[in-house]
Amino acid sequence: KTDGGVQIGILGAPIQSGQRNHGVQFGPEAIRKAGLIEHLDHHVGMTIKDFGDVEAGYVQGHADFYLTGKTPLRNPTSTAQANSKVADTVENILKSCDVCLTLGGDHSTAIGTITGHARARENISVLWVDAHPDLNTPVSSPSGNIHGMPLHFLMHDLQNERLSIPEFEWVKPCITSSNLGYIAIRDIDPGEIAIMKRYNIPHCSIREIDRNGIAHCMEKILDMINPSGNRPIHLSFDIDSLDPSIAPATGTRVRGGLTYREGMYICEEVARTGCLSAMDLVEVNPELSNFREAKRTSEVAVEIIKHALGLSDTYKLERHPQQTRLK
Ligand code: Z70
Ligand code: MN
Ligand code: MN
Ligand code: MN
Repeated sequence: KTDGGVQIGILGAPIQSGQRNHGVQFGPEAIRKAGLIEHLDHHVGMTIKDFGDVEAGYVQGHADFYLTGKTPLRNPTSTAQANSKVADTVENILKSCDVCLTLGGDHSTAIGTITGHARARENISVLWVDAHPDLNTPVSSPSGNIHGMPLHFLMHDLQNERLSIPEFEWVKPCITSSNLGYIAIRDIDPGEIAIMKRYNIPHCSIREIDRNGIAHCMEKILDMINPSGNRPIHLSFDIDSLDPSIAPATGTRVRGGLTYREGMYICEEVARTGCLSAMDLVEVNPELSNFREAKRTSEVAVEIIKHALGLSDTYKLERHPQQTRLK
């Protein structure tokens, strides 16, 4: 670090093998084209370093991992190899940067980003903003898509639910149920509900936001995952947490999502902690809608990122001048 400012490292993770829709690998490109770097640059006290994209092509000649009588686990080799590179790169970026921002790609990317973050920083906590908890095991998964399973690889509590897949052996558990909090979930598979109840995983579903409001929910969830306010926060933001009317260009549109302001408020509150240390912005798929909708979705992704980094006007307006957050 050369000056007293905050260094933000940006990484593209064009991974698509964790799900079935073509096009999500163009997420990083679409978000960059929406002006990400230009929007983040030239802020006093903040330096941006773009690390480009990790190589995430399909691995030739691999086979799906078949489970007898079950949907096969799709593309384990490609997904594991790409994520291994993501993990190494995020770990490395966090040696020189205060915050590593990773652009997806599908949400399997979190296997790599959270692993890399946990290697680089101690005692991380994860805020998962998503319509889905992404907590399936290969056995509970209705789809076989690994983007619905990243957290089962990472949670200590679920290690006995893992299959022995050689390509994923490098993934070590690094979070527990008290290090993980969900917000905005509303499309939850039966196996995920069972796991969430069994391990008491902190959450504010969209219904709790309806009832208590986003301000109350953010206060509650941050207090649960970061009670003394000093843990490095990993914000994993799936664009499908937002209502499809706001962010239509994504693979799994689930009605009844976050409003624009609720999404931004979540990010402003994360910025206010001063603890943001890594962020994922995933599941933008510019090929699943018309050009205008894809552009709009990417622009919203840029806004989400700006708000999480403390660059929104509404956040600056109320901020005490001494607070040069992020840390
Ligand atoms: C479902 C599954 C999922 C995103 C879909 C869906 C998971 N629970 N995640 N779209 N972003 O297949 O496991
Ligand atoms: Mn997700
Ligand atoms: Mn999702
Ligand atoms: Mn579902």
